[in-house]
Amino acid sequence: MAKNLTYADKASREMVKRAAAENIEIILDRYESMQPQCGFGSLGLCCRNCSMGPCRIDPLGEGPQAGVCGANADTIAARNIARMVAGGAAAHSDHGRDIAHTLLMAAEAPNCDYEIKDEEKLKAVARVYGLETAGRDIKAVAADVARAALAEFGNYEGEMKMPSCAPEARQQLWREQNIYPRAVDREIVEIMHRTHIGVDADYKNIMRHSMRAALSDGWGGSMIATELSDILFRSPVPIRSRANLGVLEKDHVNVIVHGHEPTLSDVIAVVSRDPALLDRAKEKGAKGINIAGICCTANEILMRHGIPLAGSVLQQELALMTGAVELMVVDVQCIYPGLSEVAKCFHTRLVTTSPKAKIPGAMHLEFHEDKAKAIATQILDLAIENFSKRKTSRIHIPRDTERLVAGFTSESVFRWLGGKYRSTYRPLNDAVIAGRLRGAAGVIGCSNPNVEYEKGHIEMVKELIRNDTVVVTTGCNAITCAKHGLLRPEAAFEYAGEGLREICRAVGIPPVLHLGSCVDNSRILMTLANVVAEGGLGDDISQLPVAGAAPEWMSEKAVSIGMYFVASGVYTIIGHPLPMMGSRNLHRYLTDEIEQEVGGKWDWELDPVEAAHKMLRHIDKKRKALKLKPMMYKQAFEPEA
Ligand code: NFS
Repeated sequence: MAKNLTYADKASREMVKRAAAENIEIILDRYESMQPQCGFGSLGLCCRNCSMGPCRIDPLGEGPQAGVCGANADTIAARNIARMVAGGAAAHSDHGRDIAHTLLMAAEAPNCDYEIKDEEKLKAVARVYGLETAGRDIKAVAADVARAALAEFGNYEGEMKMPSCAPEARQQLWREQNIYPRAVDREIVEIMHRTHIGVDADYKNIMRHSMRAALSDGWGGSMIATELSDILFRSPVPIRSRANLGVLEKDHVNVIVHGHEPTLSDVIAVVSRDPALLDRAKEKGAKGINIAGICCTANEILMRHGIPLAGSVLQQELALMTGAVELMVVDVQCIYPGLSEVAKCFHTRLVTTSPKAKIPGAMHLEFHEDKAKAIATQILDLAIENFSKRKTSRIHIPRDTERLVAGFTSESVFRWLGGKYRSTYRPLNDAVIAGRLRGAAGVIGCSNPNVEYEKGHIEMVKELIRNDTVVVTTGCNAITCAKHGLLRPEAAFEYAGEGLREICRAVGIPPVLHLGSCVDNSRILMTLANVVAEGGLGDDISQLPVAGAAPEWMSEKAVSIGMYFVASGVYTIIGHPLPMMGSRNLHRYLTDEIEQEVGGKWDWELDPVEAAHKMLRHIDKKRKALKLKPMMYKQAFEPEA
C-alpha cells in the first residue's frame, strides 16, 4: 500500500518522486522494506515482558496457547494494549507537566520570557481547582494554578480535579466503575506494575485500569497541557493561514519547527520577527525568515500566530526533500529518526532541543525555558548562517498550498454558530434537535504508511460532512484536511450536506473545524461536556449523537486517546485494529461488552467511507434514543430502516 499515492496531495507526490529519483530513503521505503511485518506482533500475541520469553501464542490454535508463565492470548494482548496506553498517556501528560512548570516559572521567576497572556482562562482553571481569584495578584493565582496542576501528577490520595469538568453523570459512572483517575503518574506506573510478569492476568481488569490511565491523560495531562498553554500563549481565535509544502519560500531563510510542545516554537515564532535578526538574514541575501510547522507543534503556533503548516507527520522528510529548509528544529514526539539521514543529503541542519529526545547525526542545542528567547535567537542565527550553504540547483519547492481557517476552541467553536446568542451552545444543540445537523464527529490522529496515503482522513471527513455531521479535527488529520481544502469556509458549498451548509453559510465557518493539536483533543471533551450542560440532548456524553475516529492512527498516544474517548462514552472507530486480534475475548470486550460498562466502545474498519457510515449509523441510533426530529433535509446516506 505504501507507494500508492492516488489520494496524496500533489506536493507530496512530487517530493516522493524526487526521493525515489535521488535514491533517498523515506518513510514509505522503510515501510515497504519491513514487509511482511511480524504476524504475532500485529495480532498482539507476542510477549516480551520478562526474559523467560519472548513468547508467542499460535493464532491457529495448533501450537502453544500460553507463554512460559502461563499467560494466554487474552492476557498477553491486553497487557500489550495497556502498555501502549501507558506510553501514550505518558507522552501527552509529560507535555502537560512541562507546560505547568513553564507557567510556574512565568508566575515566579524574575525577567521570565513567558507571561500570563490569558487571564480569563487562568481564572477559569483556578475555579476548577477551587482557588480564590478575587482581588488577588494575577501572578500569585498563576503560581497556585501551576502548583495545583503539578499536584495532579503525583497526588497520593483522592481524585484528580481536572476531570470534574466532565458531566456529573459521567463522573458518577467512573466512580461506580472504579475508574475515576487519581493521579497521572500513579495510573501510568500502575499499568507498568500490573503488566509486569505475574501480576494482573485478567484482561478485563487490565483494560479497566487502562481506561483509568487514559482518563488521567484526556481529562488530566492533556487538558492541563491545553488549558495552561492557553494561559501562557493565549487562547486561540479563528485565524487564517495556509498549508502544504508550498508554504516554504525560495528566497527566505526557511525554518521548520516540528514536534509537539509550544514552549520553544511559540518563542521562535515571536523572535523571528525581530528586526535585528531580519537584518542579519538580509545581509546573507535572504528576503526574510519564514517559519513553517510540522505535526502538532505546527498546530500550536498556527492557532496562535497563523504560522503556516508545512505538512503532516508523513511529510516531515518530504519537507527536507525540497532542499530549501535551512534548519529543522524539533522538540518531542513523532519525530522520525530517519530525518537525520535525509538532512545529510541537503544543507539542512537538524537540531534537537529536548534532553528527552536526541537523534544521532543531529546537532543538540538544549532548550531551557529560563533562556527561551536567547536560545530561539541562537537557533534562528544558525538557520541564517546556513542560508549561504544552500545549493540553488538542489532547490525544488512544490507550488501547492491551500488556504485554511484554524484555531477554534471549546469556548469559541460553537459560539460561532450562535449569531446573536453568541455566548451559549444553544444554537448548536438546537440545530441538532431540529435536524439541521445530524450530529458531530471528531476525526483526529496520525497519518500512517500502512494505508493508502492519507485516503483514510479525506474520504471519511468528506462522507461525514456530506451527511450533515460537523467534523471537529486535531493533529495530523487537521493538517491533512487543511491540505485538501476542507478547512476553508467554501468547503461547505463544495462538500457539505444542505443542513450543515446552511449553518456554515450563516456563520462563515468551515464544515471541518480545526481544534488544535493532539493534546487539544481535550477541547473536544470539553465541547462535549458543554453540549451536555447546555441541555436537551441527555445528561451524559454517551447519549449525544456523536462519534470519534482516528482512521490512520499509528502512535501510542492515539491508543490512549481512543481509550479515553471510549471511557468518556464515545463510539470510537479506527482504521487498522489495535494489535489484539489474536484474542477473541479481548476483541469482544473492546468492541461490545465495554459499552455496557462505560457507554462507549471501540470499532475498526479499514474502508474510510464504510467507517463513516458506521459512525453515522451510531449517530442515528443516538438521535433515535433521544427521540429527536428526523433530519430536515434529504440525506445522502440512507440510514438503516
Ligand atoms: Ni497526534 Fe501530534 Fe500527528 Fe499522530 Fe503525531 S503529530 S500528537 S500522534 S502523528 S496526530
